Amino acid sequence: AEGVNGLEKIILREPRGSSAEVYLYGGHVTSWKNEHGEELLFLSSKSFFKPPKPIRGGIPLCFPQFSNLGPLDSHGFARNKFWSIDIDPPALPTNSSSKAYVDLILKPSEEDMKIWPHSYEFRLRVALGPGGDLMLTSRIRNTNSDGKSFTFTFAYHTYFSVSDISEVRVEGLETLDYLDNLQKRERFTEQGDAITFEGPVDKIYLSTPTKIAILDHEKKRTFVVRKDGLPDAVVWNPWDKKAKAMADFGDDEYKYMLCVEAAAIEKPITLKPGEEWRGRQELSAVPSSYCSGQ
Ligand code: TA6
Repeated sequence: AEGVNGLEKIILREPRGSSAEVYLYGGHVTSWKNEHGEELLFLSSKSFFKPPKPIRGGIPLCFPQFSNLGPLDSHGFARNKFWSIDIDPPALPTNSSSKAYVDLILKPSEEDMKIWPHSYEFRLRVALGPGGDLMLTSRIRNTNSDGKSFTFTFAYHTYFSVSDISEVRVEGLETLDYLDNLQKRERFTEQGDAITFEGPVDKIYLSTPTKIAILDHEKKRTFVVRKDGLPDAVVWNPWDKKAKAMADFGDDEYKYMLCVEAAAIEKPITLKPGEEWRGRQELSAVPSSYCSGQ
């Protein structure tokens, strides 16, 4: 592990010696490489690595507020915090034989309680599966002693690395309703075939299936997102204008990334003291052959 501005970098490696590995800074996954050592996540070459500024890429954790759906800063504060290694996590029924995993925990400081007056335990397990799959499990428990419930929205803001956004298709969101952040977050219904990209997209798809596929034509590779406890999915590409306006994002980097974010947004989650919520996403990258336009 090595530090960047005091942030310890944690590295997970597949025990059987493949080149699959995952890098984390605190609770933020910044790199996921497959067994050939190919990078599968997008990380901007202009990203900050200085808390409290968020890292531009990898898998930012949006908690306790997605985007500007509340009084907090965009996407809440979990992604900007210092996490600790959780040395004694409650058992998690892992359904995989993954040996390469780390447990992290985030609890609010006195300072934090001024911004969001609740106490919680946010446990994150990041695991690298035998085939190089990346699994993230979030467990959020209300530990308020004042009897108060709290309500939150959540997303794994995953930035996938793609070879050319204009040759990417997303399958699994056809015909679903979505809220369009580029049209006053009004509700629309998606068309009947796979989603392709010719301009800025910022949509919150509602009640989505557990499996979503992102097909990269040039790389002949499909990312598969499997999720549990996360009914919604956000699809975002800033495109050229917004890319230019972001200090921590290269002008043309929108061509090489797509965010598909397993999320719980439409129906915020409310926990009573002692209750725990679990949200899980499993990412895999499989060879695929598809002819774009079919
Ligand atoms: O997930 C999509 C989104 O909410 C977009 O509206 C855009 O704001 C993006 O997140 C990035 O947000 P950030 O606060 O990381 O710049």
